Amino acid sequence: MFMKDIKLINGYSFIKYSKETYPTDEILQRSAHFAGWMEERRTCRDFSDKAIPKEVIENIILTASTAPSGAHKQPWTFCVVSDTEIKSKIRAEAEKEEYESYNGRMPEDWKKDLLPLQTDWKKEFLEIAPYLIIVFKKSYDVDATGNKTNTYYANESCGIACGFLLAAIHNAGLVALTHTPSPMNFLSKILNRPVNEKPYLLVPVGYAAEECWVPDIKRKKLSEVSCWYQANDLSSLKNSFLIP
Ligand code: IYR
Repeated sequence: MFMKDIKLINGYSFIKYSKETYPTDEILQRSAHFAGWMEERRTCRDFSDKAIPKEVIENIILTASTAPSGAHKQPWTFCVVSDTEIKSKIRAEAEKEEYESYNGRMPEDWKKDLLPLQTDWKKEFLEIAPYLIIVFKKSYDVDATGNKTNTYYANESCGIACGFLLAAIHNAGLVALTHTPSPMNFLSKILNRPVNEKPYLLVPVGYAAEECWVPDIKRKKLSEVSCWYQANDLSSLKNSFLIP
């Protein structure tokens, strides 16, 4: 029988892990290819209502749930809605909140920043997309005997899991929208979630509509999003008071 390579460290079980790696030129090629492929991901608001097998969504959620999390507590629940009645309820409640936001709650400079996206309070995609994945964050957990247990860095953990979720959706050939109706506590009620779970992100998932339009916006360049501190290179400090 195959025996796992196991070592006990202070009585805790560790298994041997070896990560497949590649020659440097292949690492270079793979990293560039992945960057280019992720660059093609777009947030979409025009969905097709074409059905998607449930197993696809299961795989996407399994991928998201591989995300690292504080003390490996995996402080998330992915609620999946395909029921048309529940989708309609969610749309109605989301639009109620969004209407208030766009007509008073959002400051003018926020609304101005959103003009290139041309969003408004109407959220028909909540009924068109075949699935809504609502990510809930667990600020604490409850064990089998009903006792409260801690989670750690639940915000960061859920953020990373959502990143994995979006990459998995892109990989499957589907599109998503990161939607945060605000406030979104109506989702806890509609989906009857326990008090230790708070809505974190609402992600409609589907095929892109045959005619799908996305804003003509560009991503920041590498030099705008990174700062390098390299051996024998003080150029990154040139704006510092240390070097006039
Ligand atoms: N939640 C609103 C407004 C909105 C806010 C941001 I920040 C966006 O990037 C996009 C929209 C809505 O969903 O319309």
